[in-house]
Amino acid sequence: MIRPLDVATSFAASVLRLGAGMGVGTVGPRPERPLELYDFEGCPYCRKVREALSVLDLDVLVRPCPKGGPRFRPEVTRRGGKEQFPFLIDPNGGVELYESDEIIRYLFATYGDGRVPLGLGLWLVADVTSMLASAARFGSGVRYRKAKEPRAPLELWSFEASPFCRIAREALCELELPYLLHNVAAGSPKREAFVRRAGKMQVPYLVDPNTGAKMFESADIIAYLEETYAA
Ligand SMILES: N[C@@H](CCC(=O)N[C@@H](CS)C(=O)NCC(=O)O)C(=O)O
Repeated sequence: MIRPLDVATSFAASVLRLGAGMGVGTVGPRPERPLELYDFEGCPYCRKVREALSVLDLDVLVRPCPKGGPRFRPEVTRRGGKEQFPFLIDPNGGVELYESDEIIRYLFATYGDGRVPLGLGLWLVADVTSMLASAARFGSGVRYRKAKEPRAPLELWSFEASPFCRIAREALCELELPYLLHNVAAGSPKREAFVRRAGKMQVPYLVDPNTGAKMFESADIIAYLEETYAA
């Protein structure tokens, strides 16, 4: 997709979800170990879960499962019994869940104040607007593109409602590159540490421990991922 259309449709996707995943809400206890999510960017149900993770300021190890992806899809079937996304693992409680609404209820009960925000709780409205958001992206972040496997997961600082972060996450997804997602939505207490580390408050910010690369700018991130991992 040409860059202006890419940015405009990603912006439209955030607007269609009324900015869900833009800011942090009331947070509760913090997990000791990061949660693990099998999802794909173009999946409307997965989006709702990622929005919840942004609102709850939770980091998560993302194992992308684009259609046709050879690596993580079989893992989901092995662990959970079926190829359905999202699939969340919480290693802290030994919890493994399918079904976006169940995952969202679990997350707010365990790591929030128990109350699911209206934008995520109104199931028909949330599902329909999330489907429209996926449609606005014309299939980005849905299908696997052949790629090399990184030795270690990459790291991305991001939040769900950011149009530029979405563009970077879609590339990671299509290339089936696992990454530790640091959610730093507005109001995140993690922002201060991030600025100390990265030098300024701007996302997406990618760190690749396999090569030592570190960068801002979604266009640069996409170009880097293509050059380094696309096969
Ligand atoms: N009710 C489920 C629906 C999940 C669902 O239909 N996910 C689709 C992707 S959007 C899926 O897993 N499709 C199988 C595939 O992609 O192979 C939920 O809310 O989590």
